[in-house]
Amino acid sequence: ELVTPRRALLSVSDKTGLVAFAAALSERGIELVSTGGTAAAIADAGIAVRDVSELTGFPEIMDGRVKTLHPGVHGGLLAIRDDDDHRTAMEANDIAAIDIAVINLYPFEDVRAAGGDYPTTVENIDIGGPAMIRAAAKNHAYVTVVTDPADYDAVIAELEERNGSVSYPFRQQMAARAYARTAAYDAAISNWFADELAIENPRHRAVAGTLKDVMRYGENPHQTAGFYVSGENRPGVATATLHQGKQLSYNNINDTDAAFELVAEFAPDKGAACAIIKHANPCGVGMGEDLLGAYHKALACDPVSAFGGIVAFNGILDAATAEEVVKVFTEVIIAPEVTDEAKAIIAAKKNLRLLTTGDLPDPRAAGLTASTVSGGLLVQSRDNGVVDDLDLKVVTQRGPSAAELDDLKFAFRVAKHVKSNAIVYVKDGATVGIGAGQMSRVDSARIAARKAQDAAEAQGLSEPLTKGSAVASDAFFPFADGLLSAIEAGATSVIQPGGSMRDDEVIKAADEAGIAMVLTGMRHFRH
Ligand code: 93A
Repeated sequence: ELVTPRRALLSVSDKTGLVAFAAALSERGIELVSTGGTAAAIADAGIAVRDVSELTGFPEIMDGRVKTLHPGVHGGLLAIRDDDDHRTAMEANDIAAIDIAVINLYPFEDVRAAGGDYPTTVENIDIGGPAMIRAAAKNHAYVTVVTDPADYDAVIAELEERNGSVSYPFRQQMAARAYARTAAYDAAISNWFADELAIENPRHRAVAGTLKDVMRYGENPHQTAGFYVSGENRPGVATATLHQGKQLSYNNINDTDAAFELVAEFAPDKGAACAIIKHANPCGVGMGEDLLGAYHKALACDPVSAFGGIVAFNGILDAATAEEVVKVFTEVIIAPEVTDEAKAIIAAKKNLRLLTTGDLPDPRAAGLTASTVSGGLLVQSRDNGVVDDLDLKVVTQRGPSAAELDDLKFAFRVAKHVKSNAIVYVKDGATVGIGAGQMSRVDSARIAARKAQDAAEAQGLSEPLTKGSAVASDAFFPFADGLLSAIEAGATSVIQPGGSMRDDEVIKAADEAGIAMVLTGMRHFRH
């Protein structure tokens, strides 16, 4: 079960830590064999290394496309050392056993992230590297496979501890890591193709990601967690720059994504927007002349829940706005950009995380979302429906005024980002009551109205904020009761998908109350 390695094959694109690792292997009497660039780097450091051509009897050909794809390499990696037939084959074909394979791949993901052109990206699809990794990992009964410079120290420590040998559990672990790497690598390639071709169909995509971060814990402290990135070219939490504050937690990442995806629904040329999120649901969204005005409107909706929230902006975060945000305990701020003055103000709050993304994601863009179920992943195309693109139908005697229509669209935009059942009251470009995640629509409507009442009382107002509001429902009203509850709260216009068996009953109730109702024909469930 202990294997004492005699020969290592090194072929790495990322040459970080290579020389020190090669030296440590060489000092232990392990013969080094290597491909062109890797061999040159090792030899330059004065360490003895043989060229892989000596194993293959073949030069590297076709610009390096074929350098290790040869039985001299793969036989050495795959041979079962104590099988008579395998040994005979090795002797007959002059194949030398390779006991350690140190391989990291052409930087496909980096080239893709840097926006490499089509031929450059294709050329960075590594073929020989994954083949060797998979061969070495398959033969972990004898071979140690190393795919990440971060593991070099662990390999040396293992050799040290075991007197120049490697244990079976260690080889198993490295093999598991190796297949995780090749799976993520192929997923990145598949996703790149799907993006290039604007394919949403899950058939053309591998659903997997590359591990970006290991978090301190998951949704709860007793859970482990990691952040896998898909490489999708979309501004957001996966690619954002963290300017200050500690590492984002699992919940932070989830909530920050919800906040930024929501605020991106508001095109900056139509006005400044701010969204405040708690537990992946908005507790306030506002539009204003500037980000400061938008922030105040968002905060007013539910200042109690905003405590410890995530704040997202659709524009360049300025000093005046930052000054206000830091007054409220906030976990994360995310914006496309931030001014130096705003940065300096936020710096005073050491634990507040500040993220910038450079740009807003396109709410209309194709893409996939996934969630887990036990035993699998549920994958679907992103909900990229935008209310501006829908064929809105007025179904009541009274149509909405221009101002009501603006608020209706605003409310439906927000409802798309609220967990179902979602009811959202909006007035003058700000949410005034949000009901989320209830099992019955009427409960969501009542909760939203009650929250609006609470907010009004906190502001010392005599009238509920829902008076004269526009209300959105993420899905149709199955009965008139949800609508009646909204009418009771003072809503004067409604937007909803329609399509219920009882639409007539619901429309009749709206007409009787003299309110305007608009149907979108599109549902925005979100679970
Ligand atoms: O072009 S390849 O797919 N064909 C090969 O036969 C091959 N063998 C190793 N790429 C191949 N490699 C890759 O070359 C390795 O995975 C590694 O990333 C890189 C190391 O090249 P060099 O040693 O010349 O820097």
